[in-house]
Amino acid sequence: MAEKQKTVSLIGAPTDVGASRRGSSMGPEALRVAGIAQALGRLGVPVRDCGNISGPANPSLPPVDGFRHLNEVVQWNHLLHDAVYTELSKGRLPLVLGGDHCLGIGSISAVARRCREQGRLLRVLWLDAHVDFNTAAITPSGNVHGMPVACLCGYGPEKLVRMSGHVPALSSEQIRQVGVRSVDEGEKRLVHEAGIEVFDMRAVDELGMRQVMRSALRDIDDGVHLHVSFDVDFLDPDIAPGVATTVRGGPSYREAQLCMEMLADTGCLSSLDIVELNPAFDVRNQTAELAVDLIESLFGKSTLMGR
Ligand code: EXY
Ligand code: MN
Ligand code: MN
Ligand code: MN
Repeated sequence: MAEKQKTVSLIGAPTDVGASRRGSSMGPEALRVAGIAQALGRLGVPVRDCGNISGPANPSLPPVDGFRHLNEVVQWNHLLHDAVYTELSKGRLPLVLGGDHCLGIGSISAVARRCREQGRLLRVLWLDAHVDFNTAAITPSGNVHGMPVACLCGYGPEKLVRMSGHVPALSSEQIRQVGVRSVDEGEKRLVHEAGIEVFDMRAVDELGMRQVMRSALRDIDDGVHLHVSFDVDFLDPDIAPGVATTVRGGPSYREAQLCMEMLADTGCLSSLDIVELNPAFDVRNQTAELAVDLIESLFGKSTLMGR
């Protein structure tokens, strides 16, 4: 359940400048068409749609010095940082409709800035098939959607790393990742060096989603600001084909529901990103509709016998 009835502010960020393929720029509209505002309204959650931020076009260029579209990525994230920070300052719950996962830099930098100002504990739950911990030196693609966690932890260009006003925006114990099943060689080394806690799909297989989430949420209780960064490629592609970087062997529908319900049970949800939805690879908007179904559970809808 989100913090007691905070107004949820939908912020659309229609860009794929950080992605490998075009299309996640259509994500915000796909989520609106899937009825995200109406679904939250049915749960009694006050919703205001702030519309979309507007940034530079995707120039579709090759990498330069290890980055594709670095300037455009910086601009989009600066705009998103400002929009998210504004909603937080007004006591609202920002819900970012992405857009590719480079947007996690601007979104979470704003959250980290606000939590630092308030002296509030921040925990980030990163749901993703990927660790998103690449840097210019080790990236196989130059795509910044593969780099946001590295940037937030201080590994990256100054213009991204310093966005929260403090370097690093996050210390490694503030972020935990669940659902990982595709990690590049260089990322493995760096993630271990940084000390990030990763619950990969092997852990989900061996321990079960319940135990994984109990571990990942072990110190999240009253007063903690919980930010969820939900990369839709976290889900198994059989149920969520509408993403650009599918990886087989993700959580099932029920495992994903349990994950969201346990996040809701904390009562600490204070900000959220939904990213990497790519309608160009979807079938009849089914992935956006699934995402909305899961978000209803994240905001407290009990799907079975409930509590
Ligand atoms: N690790 C690969 C890269 O850095 O290019 C793939 C990254 C995909 C990132 C998506 C958003 O999660
Ligand atoms: Mn600014
Ligand atoms: Mn991601
Ligand atoms: Mn991913």
